[in-house]
Amino acid sequence: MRITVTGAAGQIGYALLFRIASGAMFGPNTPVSLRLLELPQALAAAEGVAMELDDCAFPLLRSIDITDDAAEAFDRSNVALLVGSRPRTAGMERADLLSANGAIFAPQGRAINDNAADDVRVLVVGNPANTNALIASAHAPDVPDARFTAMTRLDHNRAVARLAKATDSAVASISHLTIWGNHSSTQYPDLSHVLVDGDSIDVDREWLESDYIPAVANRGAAIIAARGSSSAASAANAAVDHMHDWVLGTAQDDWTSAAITSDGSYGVPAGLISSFPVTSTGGDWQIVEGLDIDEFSRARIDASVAELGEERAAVEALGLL
Ligand code: NAX
Repeated sequence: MRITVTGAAGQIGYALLFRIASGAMFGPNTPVSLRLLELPQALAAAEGVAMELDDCAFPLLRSIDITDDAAEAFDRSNVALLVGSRPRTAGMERADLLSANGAIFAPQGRAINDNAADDVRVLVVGNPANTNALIASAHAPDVPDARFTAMTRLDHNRAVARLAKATDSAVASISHLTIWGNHSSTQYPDLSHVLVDGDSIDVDREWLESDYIPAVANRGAAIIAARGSSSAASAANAAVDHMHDWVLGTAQDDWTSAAITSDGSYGVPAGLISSFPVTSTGGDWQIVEGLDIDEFSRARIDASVAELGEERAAVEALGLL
């Protein structure tokens, strides 16, 4: 597997590369070659990370290449993990944020289109992740839209862990939870179909609205407040989970959450990259169809999807699609 990681010298890169090289992403029988893409000023730091990777003597790690050239970084890539981005800083307007990211994700989409392997699978982690994925996909016309995804698995894992605590049950007992919409504070963690040890649960509406949903949606901010920097190891872990399940398949009798290109399911406008309940078989994500959506869920899904629509309109207006 040739795996390209952008922003490789950053916090998430530092947590992610060692997990990939150890075999956590694709299992103990799949050798990996890593390509690290960084900005010129971070190449020396990326070299340092590569030295540490060498020093782990991972049996599965075949090679490490470091470059600031996107064409080289995505050359014959089977997996592209787009982590490096321009996050929002204080006082930044949305248009500035979207255009700064367009300047990163449009050329990276083109480089993937022109250089990656035919089976390339792309996961965008860098925020605003859903819309960055949309921009990259729009600049890769030869790569099917279904190969461009954005990460809501961290939100999913946070939602599972919090529900496990709230119900005093094991994480492994929780199934059928969904994150809908955007990887932002409008995301909707949906417990309507959740099973705990195979049984449905009664969810207190007051607790759901005033505690659970805001806690999941604002968990990233809580981590920053506590740690002084944003989620890194848990974000890397979620990227490992997303790619593992995409390539090797999701668990039997459960689903997970991933932001994938909408086919119009559940009233999400076609073409938006939105989080859905998904399974993966044969290396492709499928949206879980036919779930009942009650009025409460409908309003929450619609609000997050509306935000995605606004982001798409804004990047269209900037000429980025
Ligand atoms: P860092 O600032 O530690 O690292 C980012 C790295 O990207 C830097 O080394 C920088 O040099 C590099 N970079 C910037 N532009 C680049 C480009 N054009 N090509 C290659 N490399 C480039 O950030 P980190 O904490 O690692 O977070 C990375 C991104 O993940 C941020 O956008 C962050 O908002 C996002 N996150 C997304 C999450 C998700 O669930 N989807 C959760 C965690 C995280 O907040």
